[in-house]
Amino acid sequence: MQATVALAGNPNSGKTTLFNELTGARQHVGNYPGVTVEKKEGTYTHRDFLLHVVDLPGTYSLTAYSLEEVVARDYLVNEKPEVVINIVDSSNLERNLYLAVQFLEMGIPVCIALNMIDVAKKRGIEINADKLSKLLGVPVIPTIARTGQGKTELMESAAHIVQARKRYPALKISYGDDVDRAMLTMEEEIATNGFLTDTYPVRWIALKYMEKDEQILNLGRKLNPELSTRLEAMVQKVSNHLLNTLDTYPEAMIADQRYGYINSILKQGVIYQKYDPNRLYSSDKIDKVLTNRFLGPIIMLVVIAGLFHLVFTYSAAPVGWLESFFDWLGHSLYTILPDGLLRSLIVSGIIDGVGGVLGFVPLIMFMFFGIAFLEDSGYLARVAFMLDRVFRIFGLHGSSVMAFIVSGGIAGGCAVPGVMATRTLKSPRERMATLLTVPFMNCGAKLPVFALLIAAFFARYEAAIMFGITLGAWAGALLVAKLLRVTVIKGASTPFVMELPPYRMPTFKGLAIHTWERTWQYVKKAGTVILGFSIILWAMMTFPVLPESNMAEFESRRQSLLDSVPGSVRAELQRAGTGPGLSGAALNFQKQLRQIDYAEAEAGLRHSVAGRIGTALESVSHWAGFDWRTNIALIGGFAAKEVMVSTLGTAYSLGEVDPEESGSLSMTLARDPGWSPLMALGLIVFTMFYAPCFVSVVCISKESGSWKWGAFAIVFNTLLAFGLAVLIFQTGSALGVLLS
Ligand code: BGO
Repeated sequence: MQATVALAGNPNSGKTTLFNELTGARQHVGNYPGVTVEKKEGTYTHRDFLLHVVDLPGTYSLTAYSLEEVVARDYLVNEKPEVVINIVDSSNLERNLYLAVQFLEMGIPVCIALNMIDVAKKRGIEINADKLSKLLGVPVIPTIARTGQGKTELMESAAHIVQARKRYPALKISYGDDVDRAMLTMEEEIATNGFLTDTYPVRWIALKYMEKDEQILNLGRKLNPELSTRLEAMVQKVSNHLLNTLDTYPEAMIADQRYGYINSILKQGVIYQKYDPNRLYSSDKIDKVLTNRFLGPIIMLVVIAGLFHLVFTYSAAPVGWLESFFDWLGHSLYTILPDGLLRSLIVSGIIDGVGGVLGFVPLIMFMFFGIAFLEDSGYLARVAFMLDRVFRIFGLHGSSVMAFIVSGGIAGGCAVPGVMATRTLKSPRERMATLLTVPFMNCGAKLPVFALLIAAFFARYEAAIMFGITLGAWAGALLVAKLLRVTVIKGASTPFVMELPPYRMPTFKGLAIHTWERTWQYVKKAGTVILGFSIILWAMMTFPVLPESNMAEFESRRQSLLDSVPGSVRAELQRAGTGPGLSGAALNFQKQLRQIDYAEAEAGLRHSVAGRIGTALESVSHWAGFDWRTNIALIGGFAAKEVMVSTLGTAYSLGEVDPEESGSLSMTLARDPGWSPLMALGLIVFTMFYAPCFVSVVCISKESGSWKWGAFAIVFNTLLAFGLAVLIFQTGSALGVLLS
């Protein structure tokens, strides 16, 4: 016999531990269809019973507030597993039973694993499992997932539910007189119209309308707009009434009544707790210091600064090794391969593009390791908790802060892991607002661009400008988040209770797994998306190649230069090559030859697709003071922001410029009559805010589930950045400041 068992429970209830204990190595990890939520499956054999075990995402409830909740709920509704094992943390029983009650409300066959009874015992909590089982009407089996205790009884119980094919009537809780009465009317309407009833139980649909569950509302509006409007009007009526009479909302009322139901069960001799007011669990003691109103924020700053210090210190060497490796690879291939397009594609297109991104892998790995430590230890939840109040003003959530920091909120960082870090945000609107604003942070790739422009135009105010850039990025991100939250992603904040899990000492194995999983995703991207885009950009900057006639012109200039060189200099060059100790005349010759090469490169660039786009854009970009060369650099910056430096180098006839050694380029820019401090300031601001690099765009699209948001980030950010740059340039020009 075969059956499907779904494991469900709050995060940290021991679900993964139990899943591993049950399935051992017989696991398969994938994703739920269409979303980035991980799906683990495995098998467990109980006597002649083959149980297919599916691990549902950890959730606190079955509303549609978070992606995990929607995924879990959809799975239960669509796949209809024969039984759900609900793992509850016995040391936090009241909170955990909230989910159990919702399963019962859906009429799903449930078997409860009363997990972590060892922890509960240590805390002086005793639970009468038999009594709880009787009151809830479902099996309740005490377990210790860590040791496997209770596992067999639990599965026996689950198998029994399947074999008995018992029907579970949906649990009916009273949600208070007003809500109850309205629900009865709504249920009648729903039943007579057969509204969504082939998928969900009647009362549950009414309940979801009462809770203003967006997923069900949207479904209902599509299926039967007229009835849906009627149901919504009924809910609105109760809502107004509750607000007037009890100063509350249906959703809050329903939650209160569910907790009330749980409380009443627990008070019937189910739970007994030795009460000792002087005893605080160690987590509470630590919290007294770490989340203290005054000490907490200071400790937080020290911890974050410490994390960055360690990450940057320890990753510097491996980043250097990888960069040297890719440099070496590029140079070797350059010498081995014959001159031509293939060499250019492999060296400039592929190695430079992909290598530039892979070079960051050690940094990213260290960063993920540090963040996994903060997360697993339980401290990250405290950081989010402390910042929640400030962030809520801007329509964000306390948990958004880590995504901002990872993206470069302090200095350096990368929007790609930042975008991924938004996964920890449970509330969809806040998550979307965070997702779209993390690219405003100053990632490591923008720093060489700022360094170049500051060195060229603001060398005396370096520290102040860098500080201003950092503050500006935060201010921009928070204000734009607020703007988005009152326009395109408007809607009330999700009433999301932030759980403060107990502090734990992370295990190295756990940290290593977390770090590896996240790093691997990054590496995979470099191997696929980045490779493709690098090739496209290379092609845009290479094709169409200069016509034969133009090339011949440069060739003839080279030839006539060669012809003009005195025989003695030619002999000297043949002898010494490019080595040191060349005479002034020989050096001068080499310089002139390089200038011809650069002029040819510049002409080629201007002739290319990218060059033509840059030139065409001048008609608009001149409002911000940007010429065609700056425009190409900005197009290149879409691949990766540091590409701006090398592109400016090529465009300003300097050939390949290493972002790290941009001294000479900054002097060229400072001397160029087309540039001014004002324009540089506008360019700095433009670089801060314009379209995220394409990898970030890909990540934003994937994480938001739609390419539309990726496109939005490109268009909105670029318009915003351009508006700011024009404002700076035009105001400055009108006032006559920073012009030289
Ligand atoms: C760590 N008893 C005890 N004492 N602990 C348990 C039990 C139990 O019955 N069941 C699970 N745990 P997950 P979700 C950890 O990870 O399965 C522990 O989110 C640690 N981690 O071992 O991950 C379990 O899948 C560092 O503990 O939960 C795990 O539901 C130090 O509860 C934690 C000590 O279990 C959560 C423990 C970095």
